[in-house]
Amino acid sequence: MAETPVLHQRREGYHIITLNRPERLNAFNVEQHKALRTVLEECASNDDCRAVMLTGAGRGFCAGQDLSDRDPAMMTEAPDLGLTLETYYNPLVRQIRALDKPVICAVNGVAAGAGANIALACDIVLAARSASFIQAFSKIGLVPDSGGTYWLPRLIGEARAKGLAFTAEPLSADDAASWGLIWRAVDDDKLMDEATALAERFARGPTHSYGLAKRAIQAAASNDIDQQLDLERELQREAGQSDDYKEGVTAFLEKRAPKFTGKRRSG
Ligand code: T3D
Repeated sequence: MAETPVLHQRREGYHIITLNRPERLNAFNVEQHKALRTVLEECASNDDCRAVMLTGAGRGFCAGQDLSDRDPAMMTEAPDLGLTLETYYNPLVRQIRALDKPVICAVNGVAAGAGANIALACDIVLAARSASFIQAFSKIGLVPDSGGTYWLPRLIGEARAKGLAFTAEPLSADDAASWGLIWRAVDDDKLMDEATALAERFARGPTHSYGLAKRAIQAAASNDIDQQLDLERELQREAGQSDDYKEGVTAFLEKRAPKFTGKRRSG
């Protein structure tokens, strides 16, 4: 088994996080959860990290919960899976959604169970053409979790959400893209180049305004139009105070590329 359940590469302007239990298709155990949480905390608090890329080592992205830790033969009573969600999966999804910088998911292979839904929690999902998304839960008598019952009906509608949840059939990366579940499917050998190019681009972007846009788009799921317009007004007021706004308009007028700092405001 790999020694470090999560690899963390700090690159200029962005960080790459790699789930690293390839022998188990990067299925989550407690150590991997804890390591991922720590790394994401660093990404959140480090202003030099302006974008995050999440991917998996080996041929899979993530196969969800490590089921070898759930062997009924090793248990005297049924585990409290609600507690596991509350302790590990739900905080992880909330952490990704609250990160005020872009999180790219490079789905390098199969994403099953919670692994699929953690990918969908990310802001921009790129998937290798050979990858697939599987709501594997019904195969073991469970309910989609890690936000699956939230993203699926919103992104692809109730009919397809129920189809995926009940059948647990794999959805190809191409279909996921054409259904609107993910941003894009790319050739396998291009995945890391394309994900890295996006991360580099976001690392040079107006980070603070990305964070505000993320907040607004996520709030839209539960706001009505009036609430959303009010929110846009407040966030635009904030964005309009930023150095990046000033730089963006100046650069446009001077017919040059902007040099964004990503900061909320200097000084
Ligand atoms: O429990 C809680 O805390 C509640 C939260 C639940 C969240 C969840 O995610 S529940 C859903 C759990 N995940 C699954 O049910 C998926 C199980 N895996 C699969 O169905 C298949 O492995 C895949 C469809 C993902 C991939 O199939 P395939 O044929 O490409 O690979 P494979 O041969 O099945 O797997 C390769 C190895 O990874 C294999 O080990 P081996 O035989 O080479 O030693 C397999 O056992 C291991 N592996 C794959 N998924 C898991 C796993 N080991 C432990 N847990 C896994 N989830």
